[in-house]
Amino acid sequence: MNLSSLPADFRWGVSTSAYQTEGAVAADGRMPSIWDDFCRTPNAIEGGDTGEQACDSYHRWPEDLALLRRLGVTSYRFSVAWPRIQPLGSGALNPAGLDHYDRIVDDLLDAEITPFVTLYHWDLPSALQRSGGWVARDTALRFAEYAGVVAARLGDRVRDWTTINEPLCCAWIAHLEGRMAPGHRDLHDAVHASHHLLLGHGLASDAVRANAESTPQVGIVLNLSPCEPATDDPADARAAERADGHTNRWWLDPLHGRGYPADMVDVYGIEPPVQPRDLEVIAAPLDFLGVNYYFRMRVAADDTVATLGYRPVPVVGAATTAMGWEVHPQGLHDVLVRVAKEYDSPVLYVTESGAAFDDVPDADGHVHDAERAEYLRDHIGATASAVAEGARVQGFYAWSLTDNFEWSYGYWPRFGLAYVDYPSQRRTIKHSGEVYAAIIRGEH
Ligand code: IFM
Repeated sequence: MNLSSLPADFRWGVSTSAYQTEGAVAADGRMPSIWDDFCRTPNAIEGGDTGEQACDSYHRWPEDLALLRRLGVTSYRFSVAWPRIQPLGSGALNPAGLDHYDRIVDDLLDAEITPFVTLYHWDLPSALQRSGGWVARDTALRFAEYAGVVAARLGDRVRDWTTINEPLCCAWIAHLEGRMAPGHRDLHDAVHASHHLLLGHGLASDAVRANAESTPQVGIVLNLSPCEPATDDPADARAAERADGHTNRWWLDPLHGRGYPADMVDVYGIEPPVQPRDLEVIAAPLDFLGVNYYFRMRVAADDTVATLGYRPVPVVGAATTAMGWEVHPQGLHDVLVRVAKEYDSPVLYVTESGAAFDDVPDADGHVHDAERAEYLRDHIGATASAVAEGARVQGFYAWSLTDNFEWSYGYWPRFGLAYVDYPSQRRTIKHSGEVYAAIIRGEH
C-alpha cells in the first residue's frame, strides 16, 4: 500500500451515529425520534430489533473513548441526537443532552482526538414528523434553529461540522422506498423531502457559522456511487445516466450552484418546491464535502420498474460483503476523482468506508476478520491513489468504531472495528482494528 501521496496532517478517524450506538432512548429527557417509532412498525426491522439498547454508548462513553485511544485515531466523527437537545424538535432545550455532548468533546480534546460533529444522522424528533417531517418546509427552519443551539454550545471547541448525513437515504430510501423512517412510499413526498433536506443543510450551515465561537468548517456528507451500464446497449447507458442523476447529481448539482438536474426533474415528473433564494442558500460554499462510499451501481434498463426504469445487475463472480454489497475499492477512487474534477470540490473527507462480514469470535472473544482488514487496506489505498491524481482528501474515517444497529437490517450486520457482545456489551478490538491502528502508526 503506497500512502506517500497523503498529506502529513492526514486525519485517521472512525465514524459512528447516535441512534445506532447510544441506546438510552428515554434517558435524561430524550424524547422519541422517528426511528423509535419506525422500530415499532411491524416487520420494519429484521428480527424486530430496535435501537433501544444498541451499544449503550450513552452510558459507556468511557469504554468507547478507551477504544478510540487504543486505535490511535486522530479524529472521531459522531452525531448529536436532536431529540436529546430539543426533545420536541423546537423550543425548549434539554440541558442534560447538551451536557452529554459537551463532555464527549472535552474528553476527545483531552485525548488529542479532533471531534467531527454530524448534526443530523436521521433521528428526527417525532414531534416534527407529526407536523410533516422533511416533507414540510418548516422542518428545514427547525433544523437550522437546532444547529445554531448546538454550535453555540460546542462551537468554542469543535471546528468541524457536517450538517446532514446521506440525504439520499432520508429522501429516497425513507420517503420513496419506505425502508427507512418514516417509511413513506410516495414520490411527491420524496422530492419535497429532498429539497427541504438540502435547504436545511444550507440554513444550518449559516446557523453554525453565526453561532460557533471559533471559525467553523462546515460541510455535508453524501453517499456517492459510480453508476455503470450493465451492457453496451444504449438503453442501459441511459439507465446508468438516470441512476447517476438519482444517486449523485441530484445532490451534487444544487450544492455546487447548478440547480437541480433538469433530466431528473423530467424523470420524476415533479418540480422540487424551490422558493426564491433557496438555491443560493443551498449552494453557499462548502468548506469540505464528506464522501461515504460503499459500492458501485451497475444497472440495466427495465421498463417494469416504476419512475426510474432500471434495475441493479450484480457483477458475476465479484466479491461481496455479508450484505451482498460488491467490494469494489476502485469505485471509491473514482467518486473522489470525479467530485474533485467535475465539481472542483474543496477539501474532501472520506467520512465513511466499511463493510459487514460474518464475524465469529474465537473462545477468547477475538475476531480474525481478515476480509475486513483487506477491505480497509484496499479502500485506504484507493483513497491514496485519488489523492495522487489531485483529489484533496484530508482524512479517512472507517465505518464504524463498534458493531451497531444497522437500521432496518437490525443487529446482524457487523461493521465495527471492535466487536460488541450485545448481551454483556463487552467490546473487543477485532484484527481489522489492530490493522487500522498499525496503519495509523505508519506501519503498513
Ligand atoms: O450504518 C450506515 C450509516 O448509518 C450510514 N452510512 C452507511 C452505513 C452502513 O450501511
